[in-house]
Amino acid sequence: MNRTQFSKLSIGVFALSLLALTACGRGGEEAETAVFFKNLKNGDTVTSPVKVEMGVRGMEVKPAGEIVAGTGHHHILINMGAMSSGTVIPNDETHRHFGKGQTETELELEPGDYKLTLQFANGAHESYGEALSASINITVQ
Ligand SMILES: [Cu+2]
Repeated sequence: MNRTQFSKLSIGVFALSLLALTACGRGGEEAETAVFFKNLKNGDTVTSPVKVEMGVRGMEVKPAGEIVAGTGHHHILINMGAMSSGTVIPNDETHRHFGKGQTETELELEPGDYKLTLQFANGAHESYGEALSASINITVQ
């Protein structure tokens, strides 16, 4: 986590986040925070609608709105990789937001090969970057 990211996280924080401070101090936040597909793995063949269960470790899921350190919501990016840290995630067919704090969804996808990226972002939809993303390739029959 660099200084810019840290100051962004600090905006809107009402109390100090011991978690973030600890992670910065140890430089070990990658191991302690992560997102993951709970029910899908790389190489899976599935049928539409594709149920996706979204998991996160070391962060709290919170509906979009205000920026609070240590919290955010899930996004699924279709046929692209992680978005760099601080980038505002667009809202369109290939950038799905789960701003109500949802942790599962069903995607309607035409048959074909897809790359799905799970991307965690803060309350203002600013990406937490690659460290809080996970990508898999799946085939929809
Ligand atoms: Cu969002």
